[in-house]
Amino acid sequence: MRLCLINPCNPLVSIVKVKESRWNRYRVWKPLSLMVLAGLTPPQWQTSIVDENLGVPDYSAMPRPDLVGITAFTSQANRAYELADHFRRLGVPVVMGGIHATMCLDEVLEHVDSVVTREADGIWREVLEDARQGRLKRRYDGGFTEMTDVVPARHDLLSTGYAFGAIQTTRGCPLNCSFCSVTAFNGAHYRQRPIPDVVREFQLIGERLVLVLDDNLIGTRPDHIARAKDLFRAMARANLRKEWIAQATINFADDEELLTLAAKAGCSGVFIGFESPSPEGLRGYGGKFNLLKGRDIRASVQRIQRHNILVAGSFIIGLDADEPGIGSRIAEAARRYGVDSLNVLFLTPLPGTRLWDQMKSQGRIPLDVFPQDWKYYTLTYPVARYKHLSLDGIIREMISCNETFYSVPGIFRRVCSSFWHRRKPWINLGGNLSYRGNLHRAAEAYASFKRQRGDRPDGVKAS
Ligand code: B12
Ligand code: SF4
Repeated sequence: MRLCLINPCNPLVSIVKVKESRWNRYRVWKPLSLMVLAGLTPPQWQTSIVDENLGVPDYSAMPRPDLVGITAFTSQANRAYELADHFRRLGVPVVMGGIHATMCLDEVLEHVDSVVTREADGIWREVLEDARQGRLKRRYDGGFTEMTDVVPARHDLLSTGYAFGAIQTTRGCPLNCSFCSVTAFNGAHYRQRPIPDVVREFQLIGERLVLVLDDNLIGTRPDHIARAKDLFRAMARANLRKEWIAQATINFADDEELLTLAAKAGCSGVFIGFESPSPEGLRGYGGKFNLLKGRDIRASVQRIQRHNILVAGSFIIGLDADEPGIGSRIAEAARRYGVDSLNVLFLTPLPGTRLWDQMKSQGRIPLDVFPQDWKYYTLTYPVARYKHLSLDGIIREMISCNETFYSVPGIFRRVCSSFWHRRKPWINLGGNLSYRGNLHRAAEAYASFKRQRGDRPDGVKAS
């Protein structure tokens, strides 16, 4: 029995075409979901993974699979349906799972034979057995997995073409920010994999650089932090010789022992969502508001950097509090905080989030010709109507933010500082230049987006 697992590409996402430049290897992430499914698949199945981000293969030249499994974030849904239609025309059954299939079940059921909602770890073998016997059900629900049941991913199946390996050590998040799908999808309960399992899986990863995909590696409570420390101690003891990057909240900065242990375990960078430079903006979406309120963010960032750990800061543009000038305010805040790189995304209503419900009920989602419009739900296009910003206005703010932060003097200052403090200056330089290189591509992408969206309603008038 042949199983083909596919991660569809979205041509609007610039990480495609790894072969064009070797630097693109640093921009493409492995689809861990499919590697986990492969790890759960019994050996009588011959399993292959196609990541279309590395290039779209000639499917007709490949051996005909007996089952196709497709994963998709919302932004990949269009392409996922094209692939499903293609294989179903050939009589190959298609199963789809992942975040989009869970949040838009009815839409997905129109395109595939079977849908697996939520986490598939506990149910995938049953799906395969049903497929083998030709009696696939229309819907399976995996619920939330016991973390002791998470098996190691098949890292051997995608062993070339990427600069980073990938691993996940926790699932779930209690903070439930209004724009984020994680609490709705993985639940509010923060679940942790047993430490020995994580260490053993790290040892299976071929790459020296690893992305830890957890939404928040350190959690929110003292016992979560204690577990993170134990994990870092175990990683250091195992002498993994890996450098890794993770996502965490700013609370990462509050515990010197945690930072020391993380650095010893190989942490070289941390991605932190600051979301808004203003208290009004922060208050609007809940979640991390309390973590950032009244904090000296610059001092927190510096405490992390002192451990030779780079800090990437992320912000959202288009919150209801955001008025003209927000672009330069974000760039200025990021400069003041002293982050090594900045990533700004448009506020985007993703299906299944509180923000989606709110914007939908207020008639603020003009890009709603689905599934075609899903391709713009990459957080790099302004798909909604923003309270105080027109379409042109919000695009201008985004451009001005990135041009200010990634100006030549700005990059020079940051890179000099990282040379001076010996904080991974080459990585810092490479990261900053890569963002700067994207500036003109982004301007072209906005122009084409505006042409294609036509005259659908623009921003909400200021009240
Ligand atoms: C790693 C990651 C990325 C990586 C992508 C890696 C990849 N797959 O190629 C990068 C950084 C590139 C990325 C980009 C984006 N991401 Co992202 N990302 C994540 C993150 C943090 C982890 C995903 C992961 O690998 N988890 C580990 C695996 C094991 O879990 P899993 O994917 O859920 O898979 C399980 C189940 O879903 C299911 N399953 C999944 N697929 C399938 C398929 C089949 C057949 C079956 C049966 C089951 C199944 O089984 C798996 C095992 O239980 C999630 C947050 C999260 N916690 O999910 C956000 C998340 C998925 N990303 C999100 C978003 C919005 C994006 C972007 C659009 C915007 C952005 N800049 O962040 C882009 C879009 C990229 C694109 N190609 O279009 C949203 C998606 C919401 C949505 N409705 O689409 C999430 C949920 C975060 C959020 N804040 O809400 N992302
Ligand atoms: S803290 Fe991060 S993962 Fe948790 S809900 Fe907020 S944005 Fe999502």
